[in-house]
Parts: sequence; C-alpha cells; structure tokens
Amino acid sequence: MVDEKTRTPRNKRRTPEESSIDPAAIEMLTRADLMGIGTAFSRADGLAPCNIGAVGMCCSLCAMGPCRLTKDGITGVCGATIDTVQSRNFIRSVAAGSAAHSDHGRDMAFTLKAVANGEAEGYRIQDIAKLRNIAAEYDIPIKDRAPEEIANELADLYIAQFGQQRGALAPIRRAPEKRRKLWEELGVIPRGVDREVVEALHRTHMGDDQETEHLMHHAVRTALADGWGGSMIATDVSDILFGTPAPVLGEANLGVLKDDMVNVVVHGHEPTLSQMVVAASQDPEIIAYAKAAGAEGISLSGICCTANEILMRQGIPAAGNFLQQELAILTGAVEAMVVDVQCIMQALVTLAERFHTKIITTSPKVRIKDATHVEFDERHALTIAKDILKTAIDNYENRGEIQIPDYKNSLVPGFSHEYINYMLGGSYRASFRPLNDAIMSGRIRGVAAIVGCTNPRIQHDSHHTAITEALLKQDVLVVETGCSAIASAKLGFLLGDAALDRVGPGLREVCETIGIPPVLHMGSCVDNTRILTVLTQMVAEGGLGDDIDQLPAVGLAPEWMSEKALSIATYCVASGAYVMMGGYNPVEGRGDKVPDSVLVSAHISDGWEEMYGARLEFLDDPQEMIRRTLNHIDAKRAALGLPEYDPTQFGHSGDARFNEMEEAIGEAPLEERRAALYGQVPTI
Ligand code: NFS
Repeated sequence: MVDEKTRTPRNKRRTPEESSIDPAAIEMLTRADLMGIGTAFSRADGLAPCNIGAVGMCCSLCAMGPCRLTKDGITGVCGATIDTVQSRNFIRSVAAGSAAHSDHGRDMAFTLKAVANGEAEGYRIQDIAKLRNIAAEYDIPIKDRAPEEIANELADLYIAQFGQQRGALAPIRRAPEKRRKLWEELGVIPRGVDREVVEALHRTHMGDDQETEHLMHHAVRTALADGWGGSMIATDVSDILFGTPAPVLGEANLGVLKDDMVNVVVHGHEPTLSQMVVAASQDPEIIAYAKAAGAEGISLSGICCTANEILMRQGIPAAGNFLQQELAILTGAVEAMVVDVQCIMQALVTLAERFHTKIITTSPKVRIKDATHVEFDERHALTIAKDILKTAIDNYENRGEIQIPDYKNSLVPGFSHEYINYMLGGSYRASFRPLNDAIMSGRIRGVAAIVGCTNPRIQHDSHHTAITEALLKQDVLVVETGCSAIASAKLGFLLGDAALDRVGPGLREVCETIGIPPVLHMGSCVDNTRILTVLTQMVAEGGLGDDIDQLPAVGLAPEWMSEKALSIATYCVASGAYVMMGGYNPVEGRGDKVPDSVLVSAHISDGWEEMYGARLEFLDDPQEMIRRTLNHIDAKRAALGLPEYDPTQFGHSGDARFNEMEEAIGEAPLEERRAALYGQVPTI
C-alpha cells in the first residue's frame, strides 16, 4: 500500500544504510519503505535544497522581490547587495534561534515564580543549594530566608532580564573579566533578549541597516543575550526546580520502547511538563489504570532535548535524537507522542494517521493541524500529566502490528559543570585543577564540544560519530549536548568502559582515574551554557591563559539544521571558542557566480577572529573538521607554552599498568605480585 500523502519520489532515494549509520534507524527506514511511507530522509531525497536560498542569496524581506542575487554585480530591486542580503538573512536566523531558546528560559523563570508562590501544582524547589548560590551571586539576601522567598526574588530578577532595556544582563558577570572588557570595548554587551531580537528584526526590515559589519555586530549582541542570558537562565532555573544533574544510568535508542507496556514518548524541549509526566507515570493510580488496560505499565521515553532533560535527571531513556521522531512512530508501539516546543516535525501527524499513535500538542505556543491539543498549565500540571497518560492508556487497545528494533545502549549522562567540578576533587577540594593539569601535562590534548542536531541531508549520526571517534583517539576530551550526545550514547561512548579501547592513552588514564566516560553528556542545547561555564572556570583555575580564546578548545556542530544552532555558534565564537559547523555555509554565496560575495563569510571567520579571537567556519568534510580541530588545539597549546602533545608519554598507569603487570606476572605468589606492582615487598 502506498500513502500518497507521505510518498516521495524513489528515483533519487538513498538506501536506509546510506541514510543512517544507526542500525535501529536503518531497520525503521526499511519498514517505512516496505509500507510505502515517507520520512524526513525520503523527503530530503525528493526535495533538492534551493541552491540560491541555501547560501543566503535570496532576499524575501519585501514585496518588490523575492530578489535572487545570482549574477555578478546584481542587486535587489532596492539596490541591496549580496553582502547586505546575506547578513540580514544570517542575523534573522540568529534572532529566531535566540528567541526560541530564550523564550524557553522566560517560561522557566515564570514557573520558578509560580512555584515560589505555591501556584504550581506538583512542583517544588529541588536544588536549594543551587538556588542559594545563584541568588548570592546577584546579591539577593539568603540568610534566614525560606527557599520560596529567595526563589521569588530570583524569579523577579530573571524575568526582568528578558525585557531589560539598558545596561548589561545580570549573568554576564559570570564571563571572564577580560572577555567582558572586550565586549564592552566592542559595544556588544547584551541588553534583554527581547530588545535585541526586536532590534534585529527592525534593522533587517526593508530599508534599514545595510552594512555587513554593522548588521553582524548586532547578530553577536543578540546571540550573547541568548547564551549568557536566556539560555543560561533556562539552565539555572531547570536545575533549581528539577535538580542539578549528576551521573545516572540511562539507555538510548528505539529499543527502549516496550512491547508489553503503554509507550509514551515526550518530545520537544521544555522540562516543565515532561518532569510532571515522569511523576504521573509513577502514580499507583495511573499504573493500575494501565494494568487494567492489559499493559504491564507505562514506559516513558524521550526524543530531542526533552529526552535529555529527563534522561540526565531521572535516567528516563532516550528513544532517539531529532531524526528518530518519525522512526519511533514507525514502530507502531507508541501510544502517544507528547510534544511541547521546537524541533517537532509537522509530518508526525500525517505519519501517526497510519498507526494508532496520538500526537498531543501541549504548549500554548504550538499547535499542529489535526493533532490533539491538551494545553499545559503549570497550575494544574500533575492533573494534566495524568490526563495525558490516561489518553495514552486508552489508546493501547488500538495498537496494531509492532516492530521495535532490538537496539539500545546504556549510558551515563548528567555531567553538569557543578558535577564536573566535584568529580575532579570531591566535596572538600572540588576544583578544575586536575582538568587543567591534565591538559597542561598533555595527558588531555584539548577539549572539544560536539553539539547540535542531526540533518537528513547528512547520513544520520555519521559526522557526529566520525569526529567523536577520531578526537577521542587523539586524547581530546569530548563534551556533548543535544542530539549529538544521543548519537554518542547509541554507540556506547557515554560509558566508563568505552575508555578501555576507544580512546588515546592519556585520556584513558584520566578517565580511569576519575571514573568517567570519555564523552561527557552535559545536557540539552540550552545547556550549552554549561560549556561556557566550564570554559570560564578553566580560565579562572589558571595555567591556561586568561580568556576563553586561549584555551585549547573547539566547538563543533557537524550535522546542524536549526536556527538555534546559529545562535549558539555565534555566542560561542563571541565568547572566544573556535566553532565549525557541518553542511552548507548559509552566507557563502557562490563565488563563481558572484565573485565579490565573500564578505560575510570572511567576516565571520577572519573578521571575528580579529575581534573575538575565534572564528566560525562551515565545512562539509568531517575529516577536515578533525584536522582543523587538532591543528587549533596544538596551536593553542604552543601559544600557552605547553609541551607538545606526545601520546607515547602516557598510557602506562591506572588500569593499563595493572592489566599489563598482572598479565606479565601471571600466577606468581601474592608478595611477588605486590612487589611488581608497588616496587617493593611490603613488610607485615
Ligand atoms: Ni538543539 Fe535540542 Fe536536536 Fe538540534 Fe533540535 S533537539 S535544541 S535544535 S535537533 S540538537
């Protein structure tokens, strides 16, 4: 049977194996083909990207156009040049990405306010220590005050950040001093994100700002209002309300779905409802309701960053990353997919019609035609979460034939910056010193943050994986967030024993000594702010320069697709981190068609390097990204006067030493083995 609504042309179709490297995804794509159902992969094959729009050469900002600037010297009807058009398109994307992240942060701040005032059913403040620490940072009195009182004042301060008209955003004080001074000098200290986004839209309205440098300057300011503002607030408040993540055991991939339970998949970004769905799923009344429907219980799992939020706090499994949202439904085993905001494909609804899955939208901001809408209201969150679960349970009897791929992997997520600090020194001497020392000695060559989406135009997970694997072998410590972290989780990189055979000798020693995986899962995409905090704390610890741009560190988003990724990349570069993104360059233009159209590309690379000490590049070859990452790390090491990276120096301590020696001495008597291991025979 062929579904006309979802079928895509087959003549240019990739095979499932060409579309993804994930065996679970391959199995579901094969099922989709057999059922004649289209997915994002087949739609991408059937719909070539617009080669004018893709590289920023189309202006659709007014009704005199759209103007396609494809020839040398051509301008829009108004006279706008290719540089102006590309900069305007870029800043509009940054503004949209910043708005999405930061609006999430705003909602979190309002939830904190509601919780503080006892107006949010089922929520409570779970990390009082973090609440007190953050409040103290802003000089909010904490002594002899109840957590709710402090939270109320912090919520007011945070809510006010979004609309702040003048002066620096409060969390900016967390950035390294030298960086803050640089931002001041360059005039990019952000005000409230609402103001920066509105100004970005104003400046790019027809007939306003028409100079590349001036436009891109405001792109930076807007992105900084996200990274050091809205997103940072989202992370802070999520931790205060739901707990600061610490390592927890979880699982990832479609194999987490259960054949004998009611499967509810939460998808999107905000932890507010999903945390309550977790609580409701453990309610005896709901479990009994599921059993009465003939199921063994309720199985919750997540997709995208909602998955990350509940995975890193409660160990709720991740069914997959962005490109697996449709594949989860294709199993036929999902009773309800509950979505909130961002990264939700409209195609879910049409696809779900082929199965019994209910797509339930919950955000007042997001409706999808023909989906079921159950509006979330934090005042009645637990009741709403229970109602949603009952709807899913009622749907269990409608389940048809199912096929759940038997692939899943364990992982240990939950590496908040607080936990990284703690794990390096314990409760009494928590510090980044051991990490800095390991980098300074060359045991760890450098640090790479691999983040961001998956994109059906790139073989699913392939670039994330290739880059992660190569960098680990080169003793680069990898931190990950978002869909990238889920890609690594599916391959087992987020487990301690991944260190044994898949990483370089120095990094392996560090992982074994501390007891950490070689890839640290730091959370959702708004939690990229945790990475900013780690980089800042590494600077503060000393020995690696006095600003983020001096660290041997790189950011990569190898399979990006979202405007949020452009905001993240921009604030990371402005914070001093070299960033490479996979796929096409949205400000590239076509040099052959418009030879003088390289200004914006040059501005975000050479120009930003001169201004911020870091560049943004778009590259489609993962091998080139690996090469540039290592070159950058080595150049930064050399500039800091650190020893040249030499892997032969390491790998002879920790578990490796024990294993080698135990092998060598075999069955020798205990005393001799001790002597071999410790260098002397202990006297008793
Ligand atoms: Ni980030 Fe997280 Fe995934 Fe991309 Fe979407 S879920 S916010 S945007 S696709 S990483």
